[in-house]
Amino acid sequence: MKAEPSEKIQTKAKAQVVLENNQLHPLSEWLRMERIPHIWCSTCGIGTAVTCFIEAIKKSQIPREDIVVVSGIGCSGRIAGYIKLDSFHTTHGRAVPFAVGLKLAKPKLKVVVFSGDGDLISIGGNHFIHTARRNLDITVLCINNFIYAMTGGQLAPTTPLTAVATTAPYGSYENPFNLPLLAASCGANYVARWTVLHVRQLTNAINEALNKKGFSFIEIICPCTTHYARKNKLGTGLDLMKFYHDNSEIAHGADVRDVDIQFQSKIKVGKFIDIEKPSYLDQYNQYLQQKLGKNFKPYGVTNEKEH
Ligand SMILES: Cc1ncc(C[n+]2csc(CCOP(=O)(O)OP(=O)(O)O)c2C)c(N)n1
Ligand code: SF4
Ligand SMILES: [Mg+2]
Repeated sequence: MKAEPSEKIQTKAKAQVVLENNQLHPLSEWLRMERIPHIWCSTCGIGTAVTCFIEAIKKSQIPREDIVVVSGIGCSGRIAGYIKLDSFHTTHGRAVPFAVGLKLAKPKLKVVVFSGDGDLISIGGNHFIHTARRNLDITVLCINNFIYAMTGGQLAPTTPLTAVATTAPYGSYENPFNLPLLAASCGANYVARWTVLHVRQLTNAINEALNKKGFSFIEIICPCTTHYARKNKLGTGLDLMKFYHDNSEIAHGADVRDVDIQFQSKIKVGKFIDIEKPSYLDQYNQYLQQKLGKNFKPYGVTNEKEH
């Protein structure tokens, strides 16, 4: 009997899940295997960050149907498309406002933005600062590879001074953002930075961020071997991991004004901010309760049946 089209798709997906040695890919339950092979270059760090994210979800014990991932555009923006969770691959720079809408419409959801430095901080920068200012209850994971990778390696607002990019052939003369300082000064409740070498610490940090109320932000320093490393003659993916190994300084609680990154400088990593401040919806409910008294019905106090 001829297979129905849906059966054919299922057979294809199953075939790709089984590895050569007849074993299932360890993360096949969490990835859309029918989309594999992925587009990422060999030795790109994005896949490692995705693995840490999946391990963190497992640790968090948050039911997977309650987690939603939103990405923008870029190599990092592809994450939403590969993860087997409810996920949205949105337009460039608009992952954060999309996530804000989701969270406000369905406050019970754990909404995670997982995107690139260009997407979040360049074209999406205004959305980022205002969402941190409002302390909206979402988690933002920023893959910082110091460049616009997908479009060929242009200068980003994170490119360190003197680093070379396609649009800065003699090196950058623009001051980059210090992302932990930006997030913290706008009002984030949780701010951390790790590199993709720090898989255990990054996994734990993501777990903490997922369980944190208010705006949580993790900068993930990640190699782009094809553009950033090649243009700057930094060697292979392995060389970059060695660089992270030799140059990362764990500095929990460091003053965020002191954690900026210079070209090939030491990189301060760790948890910098972990404070309790009412989230956007808490503040909304508290304030209007005071103003309107018993006429006010709090919003976002979850009723299972509504979700
Ligand atoms: C409105 C708009 N402007 C520009 C682009 C082109 N574009 C696609 S991805 C990208 C940069 C992405 O950089 P980043 O977020 O750092 O992701 P990476 O590829 O480095 O992971 C740009 C400029 C676009 N898709 N849409
Ligand atoms: S271009 Fe860079 S960021 Fe994009 S997949 Fe390749 S190594 Fe990764
Ligand atoms: Mg980038």
